[in-house]
Amino acid sequence: ESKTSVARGSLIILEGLDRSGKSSQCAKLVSYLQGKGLSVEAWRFPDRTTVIGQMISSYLSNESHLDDKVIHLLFSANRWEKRALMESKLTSGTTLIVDRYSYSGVAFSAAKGLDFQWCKAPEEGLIAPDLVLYLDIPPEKAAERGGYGTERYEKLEFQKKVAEHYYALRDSSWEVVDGCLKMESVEEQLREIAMNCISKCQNGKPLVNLWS
Ligand code: 2DT
Ligand code: MG
Repeated sequence: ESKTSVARGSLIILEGLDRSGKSSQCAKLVSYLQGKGLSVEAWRFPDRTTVIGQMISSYLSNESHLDDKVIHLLFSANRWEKRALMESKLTSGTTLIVDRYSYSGVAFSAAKGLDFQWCKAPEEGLIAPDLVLYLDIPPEKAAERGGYGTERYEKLEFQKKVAEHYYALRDSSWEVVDGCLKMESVEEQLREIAMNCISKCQNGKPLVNLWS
């Protein structure tokens, strides 16, 4: 007897500078899609709940110091330790809405001066997103929004460099949304783009790996 095949879920990533609105928009998008009766989960990277994630968290809050390449590889390892679970969720029909992914990995490390191609290499073989929703906001605007926290990287000059590297990573899976628009209008656009992506995946768009 043949197995019943399930339409696969979509891997949808939200990217953008700190204070671009990613986390709030992720939450809104997840509840909207769940309200439509879809199987959807909210994920985020770094996933601070794992042992590697705890090392990352302590680095970000300046409780520890690590070589730039070491922390880069830990961020990547933090995605690799979730790859198998990610794949099984997707193939069993669950859509994942993910706050940051490999694009943050490359953009933030390259902004420190690490070689761009070197930064991309450890991401090869992770699952490629079906859609990257980039919330586009000028770094100066982001800085005005209630300010940054106290974590590493939350500084205007650094965020400007991050923005440049993000732009260099854009590909056909990206949809750039104006993050300066009203929250409701951003939300509306993300809903429509995401629904579109989900139906393409349900209709047989294959899962592929980064960076292809
Ligand atoms: P949050 O503020 O979203 O928790 O992110 N970062 C993130 C990297 O440098 N490399 C990565 O691979 C990822 C996923 C971006 C914490 C900070 O970690 C940075 C901001
Ligand atoms: Mg942050």
